[in-house]
Amino acid sequence: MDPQLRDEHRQLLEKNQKQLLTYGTSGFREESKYLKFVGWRVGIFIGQMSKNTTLKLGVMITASHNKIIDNGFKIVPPKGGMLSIEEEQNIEIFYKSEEIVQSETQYDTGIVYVGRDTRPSSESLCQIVLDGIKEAGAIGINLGIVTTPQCAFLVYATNLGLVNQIESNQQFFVEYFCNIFLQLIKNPIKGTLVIDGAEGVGGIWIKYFQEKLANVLTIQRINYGDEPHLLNDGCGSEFVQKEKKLPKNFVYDPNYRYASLDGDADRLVYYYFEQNKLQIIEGDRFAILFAMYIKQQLQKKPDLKLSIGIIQTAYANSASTKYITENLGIYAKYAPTGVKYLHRVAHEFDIGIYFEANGHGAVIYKDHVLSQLKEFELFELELFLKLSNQAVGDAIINILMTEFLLNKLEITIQDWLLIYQDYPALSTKLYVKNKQIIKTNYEETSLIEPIDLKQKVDEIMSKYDNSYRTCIRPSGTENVVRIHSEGPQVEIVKEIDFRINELLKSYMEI
Ligand code: 16G
Ligand code: ZN
Repeated sequence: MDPQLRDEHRQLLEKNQKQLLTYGTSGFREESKYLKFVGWRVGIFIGQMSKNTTLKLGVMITASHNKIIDNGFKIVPPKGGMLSIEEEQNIEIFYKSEEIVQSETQYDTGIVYVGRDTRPSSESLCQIVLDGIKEAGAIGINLGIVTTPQCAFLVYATNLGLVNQIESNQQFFVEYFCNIFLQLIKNPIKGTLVIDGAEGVGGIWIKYFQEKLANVLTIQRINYGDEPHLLNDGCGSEFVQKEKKLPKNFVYDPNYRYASLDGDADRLVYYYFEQNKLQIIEGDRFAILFAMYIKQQLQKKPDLKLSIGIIQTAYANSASTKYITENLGIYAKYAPTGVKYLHRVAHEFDIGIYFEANGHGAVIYKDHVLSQLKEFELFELELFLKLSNQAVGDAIINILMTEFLLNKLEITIQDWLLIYQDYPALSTKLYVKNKQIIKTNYEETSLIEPIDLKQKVDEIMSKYDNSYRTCIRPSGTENVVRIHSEGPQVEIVKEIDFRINELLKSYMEI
């Protein structure tokens, strides 16, 4: 299978003038026709990896919010989270190498769980990955259609011994989290929460939460996957957040709250509609809501010293960073764009809260935290942290955490938006031939190369005071350069954005 698939893959890439694929911001991701050989190699690689550990691993087949014709592979390490940089490099090298099957492994066999989203190409790619795993002499277990965080959680939960048999127990995910949520919620939550499932896998799984939680939380589903060919089309978090538009099938009621998931349910935005205006709650506000509560609880026990940090990207609105540091008194840190970077930095704290503005995020904590909370009798906070999916940021679980907090802190979604006011900001993108010439510092706050371009940007910015800033970075997912400008006055922000765009247009090949 290997040489034949490899040849087909090469020819296809050549014909369409494409390079070999890379393990990018969130795994291998491309138009699905390019992925057969990649899937086979991913299967072999992960199969072998599983034979070097007694723990289980996972692969999720999805392209998240991308178009329906795309697909991708995300590898799930034993504790969830992301592969190390070295493992990412190894898998990329293995995909590109001529090696048929690697030799020596520590054990005779291993176990890999394979989950997939609802894309038409996902089923056949899943079979290819399973074949690759088998070729490596490991056992592949098909989880069927699951969300990305569900797949990661099931891998994590079996390795921790929280559940024995995953094969026919995907529902364990629902039971586990609903059980904790029901312990946290004392009285039914007011109002209705409308959840837009992006016509994807999240919409399907929300149904089970809706049923189990019916006595305490009223959920209405829209775009829940009955039209899978319309995945992410006019709906979902990417559409709502980027286009600033209401999703299809939106039902208006002044008493409703709204949430949109992305195509594999690891991203979330909340919103409401008032006086003909869509008001969106982006990632930074989730970080702040979660942190407010955690801080409030920890303040009850001054002897309990736990470090808390909030991790954002340079593309978060500075008003949120200012609120975090000045009002909440919490340490804020930047990481490069992409969940894997934020997740890693969040691990530096006892309790790390990370969110990207686009709604990827989680609260993760160190092993000792739960027992310390118990010891200090902070039982509610212990349950709240237990509710957060430790394997990876999870839109459905973040909904449960949010609903608990809005209810507990007695704030409406409108109040939530009023906690602080965003600075006027503009995020634009410019299609370019070679985005790679743009290099930034690690935190993506400033441009490093090309040096003459950096000088020109500095020259533009020197005309404005320090309260204005602009960030420029190459996208990890598209052939574009992203520009984010912000500051106190909207007209000036527009002017900065215009001037930076003009500069880039004249400097770069478009
Ligand atoms: C991917 C990342 C997301 C990041 C986005 C940035 C994951 C699971 N997803 O979708 O975190 O915000 O890329 O894309 O890591 P960009 O570089 O094109 O802006
Ligand atoms: Zn996603």
